[in-house]
Amino acid sequence: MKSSDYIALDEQYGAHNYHPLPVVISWASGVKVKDPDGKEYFDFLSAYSAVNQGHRHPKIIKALIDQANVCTLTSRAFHNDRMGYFLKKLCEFTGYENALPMNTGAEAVETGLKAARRWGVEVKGVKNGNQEIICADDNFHGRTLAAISMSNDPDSTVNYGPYVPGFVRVPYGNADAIAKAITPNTVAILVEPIQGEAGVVVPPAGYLKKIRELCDKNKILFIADEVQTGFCRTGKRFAWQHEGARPDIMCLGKALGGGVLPVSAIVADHAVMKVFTPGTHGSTFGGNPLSSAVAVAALEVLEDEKLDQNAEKLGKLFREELSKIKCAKIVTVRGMGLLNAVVFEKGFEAWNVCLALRDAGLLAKQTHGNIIRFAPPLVINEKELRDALAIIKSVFEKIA
Ligand code: IF1
Repeated sequence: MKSSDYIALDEQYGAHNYHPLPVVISWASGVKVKDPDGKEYFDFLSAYSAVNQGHRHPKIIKALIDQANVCTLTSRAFHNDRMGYFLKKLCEFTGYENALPMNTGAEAVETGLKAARRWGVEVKGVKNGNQEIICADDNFHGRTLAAISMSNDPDSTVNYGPYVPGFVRVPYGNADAIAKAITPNTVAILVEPIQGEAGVVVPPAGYLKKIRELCDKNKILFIADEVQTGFCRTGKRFAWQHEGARPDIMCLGKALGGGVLPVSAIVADHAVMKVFTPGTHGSTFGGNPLSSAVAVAALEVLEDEKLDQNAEKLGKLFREELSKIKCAKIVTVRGMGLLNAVVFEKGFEAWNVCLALRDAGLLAKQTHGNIIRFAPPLVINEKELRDALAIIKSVFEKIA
């Protein structure tokens, strides 16, 4: 079959809830992917940061296969002999006392919201039903009803009402706006440390620190959605570490599954996690032995290969070199570590640029029409990055 045949199958049998770049991937390894014709591409999306460890990392694939040969799924009705190691490893990696495993990022966010609402009643003393959670304009926290109820993106929210109440939205990057929105019923403030889908929006320095201070002063939980920014993507293990503003709850996903399986979790200290009691939250697949084995390997790879340091070092080089490219339509280059974006003029349609990048051998996707996100697997080396930059330069310099 040709690429166009695979695309036709998707079109005929799938729901049309995506508009993918016309390219079919049938093989992947490290920072490279191939289409059915054997054409090779740099993957500069990394499945939205789920493939930080690179495609099919041998250590992660070995963990997957070894565990698949022994035991894959038990549910939480019984204990299994893998989950405990996973939770211990995740707590050590993150520096938190407890972890609660789920599957997708949206579920991790739901879990964080539920923890905060319950903490609000049982620890803070808010009346059940009155809990308020402050979130930010242009956030992206997933596709569930609670997540889209926080969203102001018409694509995410279109005709999906009624929306979940209890959210108060304020401009991103403005701590004073948060301070004004706090009431006695505020139980949590939820933000992405860098807004991914919004176009890799880095908040002003000190923003997270101010949120931490507001939370301490007003007995409010700081929830960081690190689903996309976590696990070394921004040059630190977690993006909050750039400011030392430790959240009370971290929502984690994507790269926790090592690019292999959906694995997510929240981490928190006991003072918060204790609100969960038997029967009050859960998941059939969360903490399953296969995911647990994969996640341990995924964390070990991040650690062993010091991918935080690689992201920090190569991220700097990437932005430096991008900034040198001569293209009148580029307004700015921004990001942290290897989570970066090139912003073109308002109204510029970057779709055709992504097609040209594809033809030149590099896959990336635009967001909001005029922004292209560049986020290669963190295992990329300097030579590969320079080769990729040469492709990007050749395409950008042709933009009229
Ligand atoms: C899609 C976007 C990225 C996330 C943050 C939670 C979740 C996500 C900060 C939910 C997920 C994904 C969803 C995916 C595309 C991708 C995305 F463009 F849609 F916004 F990365 F920027 N918190 N982001 O970024 O995690 O439930 O999907 O595992 O196609 O919807 P999930």
